[in-house]
Amino acid sequence: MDNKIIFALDVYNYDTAIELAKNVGDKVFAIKVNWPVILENGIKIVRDLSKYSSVICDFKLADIDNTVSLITEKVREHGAYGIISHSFTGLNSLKAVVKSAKEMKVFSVVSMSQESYLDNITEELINTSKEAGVYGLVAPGNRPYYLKKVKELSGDLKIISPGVGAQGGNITEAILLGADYVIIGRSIYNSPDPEKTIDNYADSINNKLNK
Ligand code: NUP
Repeated sequence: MDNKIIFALDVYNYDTAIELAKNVGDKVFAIKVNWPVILENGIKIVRDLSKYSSVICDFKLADIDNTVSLITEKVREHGAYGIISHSFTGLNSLKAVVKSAKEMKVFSVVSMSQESYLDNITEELINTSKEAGVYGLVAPGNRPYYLKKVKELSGDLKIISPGVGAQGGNITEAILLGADYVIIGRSIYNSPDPEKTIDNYADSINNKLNK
């Protein structure tokens, strides 16, 4: 079974971030960084983290085409594997992200792990994402109704799902409902032994899926 966990590294401190990446990098599919680590350390940390794992920048882009292109180019320049964009900004903006990303993977948010206005337009967001040519979708691992709906409409697109652990979602349920990868942050980096916690998550998937 290939690795199903994307580790959400939402910490501020450089040394803590690097230490965590060193310890768990080879146990996860990717490390996802969000504004907390970037605001404290700058985009250059993406290159440093990439020594230990592929890095996905969760910047949830939501702006006009020119601005999202400028941001995407900068992220690509620093060696990220992927970038997360919003899709509610429409086709032009999302197409601009995909174009600037080149070989970098683009994931677009079509439903969130908390209730949001996106719930009213999830199907349209999936259609826009497909038309723009994204690689994958972000859909909630803790809201089965929405994850199922996204899976039904997603076609060949990969699904990455936050909401497991601290937000109440269950890893095996999320995978059985269609998540290709689950995004997990706090319940790993706040645990006394992050490596062991990841191993336990991996075991629970293997036990359930091999039955
Ligand atoms: O809908 C979303 N929900 C969500 O939690 C979209 C996201 N990208 N995330 C991110 O996933 C969130 O910003 C955080 O980085 C991670 C979940 O972390 P945790 O709740 O497991 O700590």
